[in-house]
Amino acid sequence: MLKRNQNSANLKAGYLFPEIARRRREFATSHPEARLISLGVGNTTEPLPPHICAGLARGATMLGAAESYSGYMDEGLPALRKRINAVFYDNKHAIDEIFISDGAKCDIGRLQLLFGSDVHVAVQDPSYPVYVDGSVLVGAAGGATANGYAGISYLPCTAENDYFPDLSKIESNSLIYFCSPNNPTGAAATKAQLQSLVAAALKTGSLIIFDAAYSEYIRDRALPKTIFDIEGADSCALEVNSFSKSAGFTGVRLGWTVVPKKLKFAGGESVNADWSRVMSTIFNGASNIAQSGGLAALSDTGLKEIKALTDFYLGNAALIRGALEKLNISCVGGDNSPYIWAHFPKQDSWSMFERILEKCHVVTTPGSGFGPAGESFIRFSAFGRRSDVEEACVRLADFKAPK
Ligand code: PL4
Repeated sequence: MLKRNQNSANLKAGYLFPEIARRRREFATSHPEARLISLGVGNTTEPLPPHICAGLARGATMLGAAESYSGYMDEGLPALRKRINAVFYDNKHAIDEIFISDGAKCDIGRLQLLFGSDVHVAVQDPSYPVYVDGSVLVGAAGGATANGYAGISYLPCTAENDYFPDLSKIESNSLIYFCSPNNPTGAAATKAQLQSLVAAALKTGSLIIFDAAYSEYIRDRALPKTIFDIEGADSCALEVNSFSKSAGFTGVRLGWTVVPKKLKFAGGESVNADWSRVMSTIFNGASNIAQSGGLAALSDTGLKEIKALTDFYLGNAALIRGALEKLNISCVGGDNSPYIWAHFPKQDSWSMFERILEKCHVVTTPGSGFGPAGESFIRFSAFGRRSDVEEACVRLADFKAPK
């Protein structure tokens, strides 16, 4: 018999989202009369807009004709890489710095292979659980402690620091995960804040994995949508992004990662070259149908459709935040992000999750699932059909949070 990988054994409990799904199923079984509404997992609900959908269909049709058939496309469609460079980065990158993938989460998992187990990790607390759990899986997190893992610096993001962490807590040579607009707090970092993040990374010899999965939700024009708007970032940061939350590709699967050639390991070796090696070794390219859809999504018409889709979800966010604020629940987020971060002082997150489920039949996400600083918060996702969101708001109006 083979021995279990100790890194898997080191993972605490189950992954957050399947655990929520499990509790939801359990509740539905014991309350068959309840019509549950999900404001929990950040999963898109709206149909694909026509131009983007036609791009996907075109990709499938092309596969059916000898002259347009394509097989493996390891590095990604050159036209898509060029368009990503133009739309998101003002053409400032070389094309071989942009790698097309099957989504941001998959790239985050693979990126961890670049740094192995001998790296110190720093995360915003709270943050998307994949950063911590993925670090545990590659053996970079150290042993479990009461509140997390010994090898990880948790950088609290709270109301007191306006949801931007104290960067002086970053240790030398850290791998820093930073997500803006943030999941779950909804906080979008200002240009000055990202400048201080880049300065801190350069000073400590750290590398930033910048997760920009929600950048298309930024409406305040003063807020940067990419870390590469910040001078010096190409020497200390790489960026992952995705079509999931902008174009509704959560199930289609398409994303990208930008790895600047200026980015080096301590010995001067190229991070870009290693990433290319990792990708060509354990990834066989994104679906060519998805890439055809991605190209349509980044056309002028597609970008208008993305704006309309993200506006729609931000409209949901405004309704949810309004309903919570009517109850005097203190909230942030929802303005430049699809998540609302609601505070229930002195309450335990999982108890609040259960209470909202029981009283309102609304599924949410407990803040503590995103890190210790998320305790006593609940994340409300704005991904939902409008009628469901409206109904959830009506139900929440009668909700009484315990004092
Ligand atoms: C549930 C900060 C959602 N099963 O779709 P991808 O892989 O391009 O992007 C995933 C992703 C990347 N980065 C951030 C994210 O928040 C997400 C998606 N997060 C959520 O509710 O927090 C979906 C979670 C999914 C999962 O585990 O990712």
